[in-house]
Amino acid sequence: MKISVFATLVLSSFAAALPSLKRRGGSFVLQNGIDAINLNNQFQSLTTSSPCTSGNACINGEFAQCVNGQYVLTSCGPGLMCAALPLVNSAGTSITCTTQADVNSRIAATGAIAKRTSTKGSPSNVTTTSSSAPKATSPAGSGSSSNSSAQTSLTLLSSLVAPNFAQNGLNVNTSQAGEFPSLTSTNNFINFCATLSNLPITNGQQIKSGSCNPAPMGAIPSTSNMPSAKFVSPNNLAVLPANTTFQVTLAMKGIQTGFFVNPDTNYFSAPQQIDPTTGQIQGHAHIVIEALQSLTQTTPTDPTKFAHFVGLNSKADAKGQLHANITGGLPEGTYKMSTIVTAMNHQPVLVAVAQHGTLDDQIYFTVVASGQNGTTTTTTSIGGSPLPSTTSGASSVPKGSKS
Ligand SMILES: *[C@@H]1O[C@H](CO)[C@@H](O)[C@H](O)[C@H]1NC(C)=O
Ligand SMILES: *[C@@H]1O[C@H](CO)[C@@H](O)[C@H](O)[C@H]1NC(C)=O
Ligand SMILES: *[C@@H]1O[C@H](CO)[C@@H](O)[C@H](O)[C@H]1NC(C)=O
Ligand SMILES: *[C@@H]1O[C@H](CO)[C@@H](O)[C@H](O)[C@H]1NC(C)=O
Ligand SMILES: *[C@@H]1O[C@H](CO)[C@@H](O)[C@H](O)[C@H]1NC(C)=O
Ligand SMILES: CC(=O)N[C@H]1CO[C@H](CO)[C@@H](O)[C@@H]1O
Repeated sequence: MKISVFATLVLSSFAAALPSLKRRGGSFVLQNGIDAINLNNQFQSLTTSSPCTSGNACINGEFAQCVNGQYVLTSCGPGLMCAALPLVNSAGTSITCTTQADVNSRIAATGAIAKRTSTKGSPSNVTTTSSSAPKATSPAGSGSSSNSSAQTSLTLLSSLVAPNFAQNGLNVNTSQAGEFPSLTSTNNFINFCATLSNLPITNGQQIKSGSCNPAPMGAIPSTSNMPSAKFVSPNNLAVLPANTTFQVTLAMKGIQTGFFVNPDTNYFSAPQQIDPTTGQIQGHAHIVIEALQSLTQTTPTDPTKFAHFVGLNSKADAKGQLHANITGGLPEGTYKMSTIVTAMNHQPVLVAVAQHGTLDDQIYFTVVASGQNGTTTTTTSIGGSPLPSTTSGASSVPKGSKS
C-alpha cells in the first residue's frame, strides 16, 4: 500500500546516503539525533484521539497521518515500526517505517543518547527510543559516544567532528586586534602529528628531545570543579633549619586525588578523565622545590634544575590534605616551592574557562644553618636535630620521584 512504498523509498534513500556518512560532519548531525529522540518520546503520549493540525507522527508503532484534525493510522507491516529518524545529509528528521535496529543505529551514529527514563513524569513503559538507548558503557564526561567499536576503529565518528575547528577565529565578532589565526582542521586534527615529520609521536614516553602527542585532551570539568591547591606547611616565607627533614602538607580541593598511571609507559597517553559521580578530574599533584638566588630574584628559573621533586600519589586524607617528607631537608638558601597539579596521565589539568584562579600554589622560604634564628622557624620539622649532610642535600642535583 501507499505507506509501505513510501517507507521503502525513504529507507533506500538512507541506504544510499550511508557511504557519505563517515565523511560528513555537519553541525546538524548531533542535533538531528536529539530531535529524533525528542520526537519519539513525544509520540509516546499520542493516541488516535490526540488532536493534530498537519503532518505525520507515530502512534503505537504505526504510521500516523494527520487528516482533518485527526490521526489516521497505517500499519508498518511485520517487523517494522514507525519512528522519527535523524536526517543524514541535512538538518531535520524523517518519520518512517523501519526496524528497531535501524532506529538504534541511526540515532547512535549521531552521538545523541536517548534518556532511559521518560521525561515529564510520564510513567510510560520503555519507549522505542529509550530501548534504542546505547548501553551506558562510558562514564559521564568521558565522551558522548558509547559505541564501543568506535574505541578501536581508525575512523573518526562524524558525530565527534568539532565544526568550529574549521574556523581560524578571525573575522568573527569576538576576534581582537592582533589575534593570530588558529590552525584549523575538519577532522579534529586526528593526523596532526603527521605534519611534524621531524618529531616522533610521544607514545607514552618522556622524550627529552621533544615529540608530538596524538591523544585528545579529553573530559573538561565544569567551573564548579576546578582544582585548587594551597600549601599548609611550610607556610609562605618560612625559615627552615638546614639539612633537616621537614614535612610538606598540601591542601587540595576540586580534584579526585590518588589517580596516577605509570609515568614511564603512559605519560600523556590518555585523555583527561573526570570522576562520573563528583565531576572532578581524576589526578594527582607533585611538588617541586627550586633554589633561588634570593627571595627577590627576578630572573626566571631553569626548569631543568630543581632541588627536590616529589609526586603526591596517594589519596588526600580526610582533611583534603596530602603529605610528603623532604628527607634530609635542604641546604642553606632560598627556595620556591610549587605544585604541579595534573590529570592521571601526568598532563597539566585542563578546565572549562580561560579566566580562572590559579590551579596551583607557590610559596617561598629560606633555609638557614640550624641553630640560627631557630625561633623564626615556622614549620614542623621532623627529628629536630640537623642530619649529617647527604647526597640528597645538593641543590643542583635533582632528586626525588621522576614523576
Ligand atoms: C560504531 O563505530 C564504528 C567504528 O567507528 C562505526 O563503523 C559504526 O558505524 C558505529 N556504530 C554506530 C551505531 O554509531
Ligand atoms: C506498560 O506496558 C504494559 C504491558 O505491556 C501495559 O499494560 C501498560 O498499560 C503500559 N503502561 C503505559 C503507561 O504505557
Ligand atoms: C556582535 O556582538 C554583538 C554583542 O553581542 C551583537 O549585538 C551583534 O549582533 C554581533 N554581530 C555579529 C555580526 O554577530
Ligand atoms: C613523614 O615522616 C613521619 C615521621 O617519620 C611519618 O610519621 C609520616 O608518615 C611520614 N609521611 C609521609 C608522607 O611519608
Ligand atoms: C647542609 O648540607 C650541605 C650539602 O651537603 C652542606 O654544604 C652544608 O654545610 C650543610 N649545612 C649544615 C648547616 O649542616
Ligand atoms: C645567629 C643569627 O644569624 N642571628 C640572626 C637572626 O636574625 C636577626 C634578624 O634578621 C639577625 O640580626 C641575627 O644576626
